[in-house]
Amino acid sequence: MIRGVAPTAAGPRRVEDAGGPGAAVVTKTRTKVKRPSLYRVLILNDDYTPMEFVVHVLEQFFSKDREAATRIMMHVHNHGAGECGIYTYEVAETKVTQVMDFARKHQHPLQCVMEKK
Ligand code: TYC
Repeated sequence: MIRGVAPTAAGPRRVEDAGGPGAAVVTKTRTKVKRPSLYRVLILNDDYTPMEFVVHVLEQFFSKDREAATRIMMHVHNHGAGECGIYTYEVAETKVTQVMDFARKHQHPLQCVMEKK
């Protein structure tokens, strides 16, 4: 993977009395940057949620086109679970809540979960 160059903070610092009269010490601190942890959002199979509803969920909440949504739905139907997308924690949590609320509103038992990658 190509990584960017991390930004640096704080320019040169002069410490006037560090090496005797007239001497200077120049230090440079590197700002610590961490890439966020990623979370996989999954939907789980059940016997009752209509296939068309699951396709709609994948289109609506995970921006899949009809073909990708249908492929993922059939994968879940045949294998028990499938990946809808990979997100940072807060985005993944929001997706799970949106899907669970939407399924509950329509009285379907569809389950949506997240797991750390
Ligand atoms: N198994 C369901 C049915 O036969 C369809 C389904 C697919 C349900 C994916 C949930 O996440 C799911 N109606």
